[in-house]
Amino acid sequence: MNKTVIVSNRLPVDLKYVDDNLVAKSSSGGLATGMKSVHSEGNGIWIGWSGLANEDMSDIQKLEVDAALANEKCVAVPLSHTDIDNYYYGFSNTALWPLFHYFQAYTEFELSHWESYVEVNQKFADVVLENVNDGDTVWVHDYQLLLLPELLRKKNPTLTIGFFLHIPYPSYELFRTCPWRNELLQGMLGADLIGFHTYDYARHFISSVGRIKDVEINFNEISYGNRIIKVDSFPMGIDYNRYHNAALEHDKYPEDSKSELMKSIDFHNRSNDESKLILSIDRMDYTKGIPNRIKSFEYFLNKYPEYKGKVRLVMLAVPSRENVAQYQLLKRETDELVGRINGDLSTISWTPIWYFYRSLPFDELIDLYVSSDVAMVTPVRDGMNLVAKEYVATRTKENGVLILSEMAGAAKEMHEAIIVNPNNFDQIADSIKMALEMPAEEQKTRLEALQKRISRYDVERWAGEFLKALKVAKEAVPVQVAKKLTPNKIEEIAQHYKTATKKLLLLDYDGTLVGFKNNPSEARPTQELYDLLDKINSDENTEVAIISGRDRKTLEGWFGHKNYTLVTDHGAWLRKIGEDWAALDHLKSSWKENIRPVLEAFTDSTPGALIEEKEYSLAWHYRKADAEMAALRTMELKHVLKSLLFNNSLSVLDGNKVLEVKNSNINKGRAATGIISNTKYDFIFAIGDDWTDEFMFEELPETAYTVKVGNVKTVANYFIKDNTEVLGLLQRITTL
Ligand code: ADQ
Repeated sequence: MNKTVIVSNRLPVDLKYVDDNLVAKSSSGGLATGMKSVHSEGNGIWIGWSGLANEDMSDIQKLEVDAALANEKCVAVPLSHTDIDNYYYGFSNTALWPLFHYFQAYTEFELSHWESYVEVNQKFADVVLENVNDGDTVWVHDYQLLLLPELLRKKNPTLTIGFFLHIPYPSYELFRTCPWRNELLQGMLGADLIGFHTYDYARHFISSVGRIKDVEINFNEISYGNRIIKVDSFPMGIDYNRYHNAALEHDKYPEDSKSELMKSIDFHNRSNDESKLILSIDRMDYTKGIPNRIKSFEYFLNKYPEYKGKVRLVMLAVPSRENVAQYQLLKRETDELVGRINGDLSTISWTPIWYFYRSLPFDELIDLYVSSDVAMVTPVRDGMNLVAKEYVATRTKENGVLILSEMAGAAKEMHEAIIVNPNNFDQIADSIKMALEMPAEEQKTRLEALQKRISRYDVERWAGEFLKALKVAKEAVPVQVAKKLTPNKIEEIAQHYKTATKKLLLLDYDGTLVGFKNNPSEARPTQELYDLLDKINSDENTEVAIISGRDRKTLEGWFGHKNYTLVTDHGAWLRKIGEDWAALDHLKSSWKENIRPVLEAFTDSTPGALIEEKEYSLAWHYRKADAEMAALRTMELKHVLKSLLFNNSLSVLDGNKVLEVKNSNINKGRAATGIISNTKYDFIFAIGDDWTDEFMFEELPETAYTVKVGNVKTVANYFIKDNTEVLGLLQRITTL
């Protein structure tokens, strides 16, 4: 039976040596909870770093750690201190983390860090590959492992691979500054499904892919080689019941079993009838907006001094990444700010800010959530932010107000919170006042709506939805009917060519015999191409046919003096060897007068786009236009054209960076049939790159060799990588 393998930087197990005894404790973090059912199912495993560096363990301890992890269905990726310094603290946390959170000034691109990142991703890949079987599902988590999907796919294409990013995905303008942007995208594109917390992150990712990689994008699907990659948003939830039930339990605590923290909170509450607590909980991270929050609280106290002596900010910050310089600076800044404000404003009976720099056990976290009248969650940038959801889950009495930054992914789904800009102190001060004074009825209405949503879309549901979508994404991958042309097959075709008595080669032009140029008029045939085609055409009983979407005038200019068969305008005109041009259909082109102004309007509003007018068609080229703008404009243009395509007598061809409007009953398939109808060929070879060539592949007899340029969905029998291989292939087939 196939299994699901979870891969993340850290394992969901905390390992520690206490007096030389190994203690393993499973983590109760959000991800671990969400994955619980996935992880416990069948023979599922979790792969990641154990938290213990290689050098710090004896050989016996390593075995002991592996055995303890195996008990928890986990497998460790062995990492050294150097790996952790360069891959984790280095590239992951001084390049990717700040860059993806829009802290460009904190971003450091160090070659040695990048090299370590590549190496460690490979180490993860090695361990995963040792532990999977064909057909297994692998779910890779987060920014530390962006290269992993591709590394796995390369070695084992049978795997179903999902990737989820827990942090924001920045706009292209930021992402493009990374020297290894191409490699990072390449790595992620190894997945079948790429998930983000919000639609905006997904949109930014697709935009980066469209601008950096040469791929086809259709809404949230990326066609990459022979694969389709789905991109979607899956807002992560929390283990709602765990928080909600813990809060219900909290109310039943007898006085003597209360924590010191809870006793102090009770004391504060009793000190004044109007006393209120505002809660702030985060990892100590510059993305969380901690200094801004403190400053805006000070601003609030100064703007509304009537609250002095009554309202307290309880600020809990968990130590995080303490060996990264920016985190040390942030800690110092926070300490100083709290010190200064408490020094300025405290009275004998009141301290405005209670500040804890430590991690709290779960029960005390619940004490804080339950006791706070307001939660202030105001990160300057945050992928999702689970604290906001946890606070809501613990409000069992349906009172309490959440102030939430619009920069947190959570703001996209928690509309009933008071949404603020974390940089606007005045707005935050007013929001604090509004929260403190909010009528009970309104608090209840807002909380009910929030709780309803968060309890329904909890972390287990999140994991389930992702895996369901992953399965669908894998199944959506087109079945590759075309086979790669192997040297043996080429040899076989060449043998056939040598012995056949009547031979036809149908050759598409742009993207096949020549590469794409920014301007279509620049794609003239080279001398090398002429020489090769002449050589083939002079073989006994051999006919070269150029079958192109180009207009008659252009193709005549390039090949008129040659003794080849020419098909132009996607099949509207045919010139057989030694004969005159013949129209394959009686066609009208008066429709152009109506369509041309539409294309002109779109050209004017799309810098880089241009119109090519052919005898029987109008082509709108957008290869030189900005990729994202072109994607939008082509969508609009297709929509407009659809309404103008008079009773289906016209159709729009969606080619390679070109939209072409032409008469419906013209296509390369009909043209190819026209060529072969009166002659008995015993060798037919057809090659093309565009989907307009698909008509030709489809219409040819089964005995024909049909070859697609590019490994994409096709009805051709074979494919080759790209147009740089075409001339070599023709040379080999025709020279034995
Ligand atoms: P984080 O940046 O770690 O996660 P967040 O989503 O808020 O941020 O999760 C923090 C977790 O730590 C919460 O479960 C909270 O209860 C706990 N916690 C905070 N302070 C604590 C303390 N002092 N003691 C004990 N526990 C504490 C990253 C992204 C987020 C994204 C998550 C999940 O940065 O944007 O929401 O992953 O994808």
